[in-house]
Amino acid sequence: MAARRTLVALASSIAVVAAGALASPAAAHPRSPEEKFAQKVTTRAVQDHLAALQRIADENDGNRAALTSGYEASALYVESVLRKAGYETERDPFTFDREIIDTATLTENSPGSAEYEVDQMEFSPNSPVGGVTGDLVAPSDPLGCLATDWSTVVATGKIALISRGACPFATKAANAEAAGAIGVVIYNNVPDVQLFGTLGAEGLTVPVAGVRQADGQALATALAAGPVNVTLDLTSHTETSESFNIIAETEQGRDDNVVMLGAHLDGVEEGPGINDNGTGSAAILEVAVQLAKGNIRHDNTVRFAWWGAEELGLIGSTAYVEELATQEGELDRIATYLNYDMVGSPNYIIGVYDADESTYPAPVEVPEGSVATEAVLTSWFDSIGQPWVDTEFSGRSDYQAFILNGIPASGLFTGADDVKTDEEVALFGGTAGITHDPNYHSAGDDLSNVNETALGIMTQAIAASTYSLAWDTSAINGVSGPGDGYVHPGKGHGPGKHLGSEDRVLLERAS
Ligand code: DPN
Ligand code: ZN
Repeated sequence: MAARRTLVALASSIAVVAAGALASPAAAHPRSPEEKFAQKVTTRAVQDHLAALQRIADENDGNRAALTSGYEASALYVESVLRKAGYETERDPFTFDREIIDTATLTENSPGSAEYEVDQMEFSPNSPVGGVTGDLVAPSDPLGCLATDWSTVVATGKIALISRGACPFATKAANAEAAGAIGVVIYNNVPDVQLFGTLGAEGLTVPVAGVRQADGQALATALAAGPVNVTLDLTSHTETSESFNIIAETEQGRDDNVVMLGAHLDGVEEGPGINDNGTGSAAILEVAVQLAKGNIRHDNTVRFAWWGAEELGLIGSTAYVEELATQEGELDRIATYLNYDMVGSPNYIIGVYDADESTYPAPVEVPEGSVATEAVLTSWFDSIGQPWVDTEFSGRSDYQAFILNGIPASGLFTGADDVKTDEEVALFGGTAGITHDPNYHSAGDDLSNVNETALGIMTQAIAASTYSLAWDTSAINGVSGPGDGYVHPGKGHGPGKHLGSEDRVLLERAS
């Protein structure tokens, strides 16, 4: 009986190894190993995770933003699903500074009494308590880029009103300050949007604000007719906050060749963040569950990350990569990083990060191995006859820190704030002339904002590519096979464990 069981086990493991050797999905064979694994990762299960995240948002002021109870509840959900699947999970903490706005007002005292919406420019000093009060003054050239624009104007004790354009905000503000202005208001040169500006660095002594074009023009018109007295009150302070990423990895697989998948778990404060990025979070969660289930064999470690504070500026993923960079050899262990941010957009495209720059020149240097990573995704789509398009390899999500540190990357994206084209409609249906996600970063990004077809296509691609890379990354970094069989000493081997320095020494000796 025992002997027989061993035989059966042996036979099935040989079958898995043989099947795993087929690195790319075979179109002729309807059930490639990747396809078989992908079929276990069902859209229904991913939607159940999304429903849980929606419930969490509903119970936590309608959002899951960093530093909120909704983020904490989202994290607890992900951790509990992972633990039930057998993973150890790690909270990877990071701290960061945020600017908190206390006051930002521009008030017209006379002749009118209007209030204008203002933004304190980054690096602007605060105003004194109660703000600065004075008459507005404009340079002879409304752009105020030259010191001589102030030579015929008395600015002492006044508040400068300057148009955006032609030179940096800091230049405009410095010229006004040198002319004696006690505050600076810069108005936009494009309609309908608030001016959020930065001075680039500290150095000025007067407060500097941005306003909308229409507001600036209205003030300029009033000023041309006679004195306009205003109060500019800007106060903000920085606060240090702490958040965390969640990291988990498979027990199986060689430690020196890690395939990493990531999705940001935080949303914006404006809404529940179900497409952005409940979808990526839920999809990799279900891949993790199914990979652990049945203890599916693979040669490489698969590591999963749910990033924190992406929406506040890619903060969690950046902190993680920078931390690994301080530990010798840690970054080298990562064969490739796959990013999944928004994979269920309602007016979707099936987009793959364009690492080979076949459509878009990348604004960043593309690490070697990224092209082969993209090819794993595109060859999956090609093998099942699914049309896809390139999306810019822009670094505008959590892969940025990875590519800046030379780690190959790619990922999937169904679109956000770009307008759908007729060509895209021909490929994927939907509506031309509106954005891929009209509810991007808004309260409407709820469960009903997710397109089930897009989510299903992307989930299958994520699952199939993960399976394929879990077996073989040789096209990316030349590494294949089970490795040297190194196992972490003692307990704690497997999911969630980062190597300590002792472990690393052993690893080096072993390889
Ligand atoms: N950075 C993404 C977010 O808002 O979370 C979405 C995004 C990525 C939007 C790339 C546009 C382009
Ligand atoms: Zn996002």
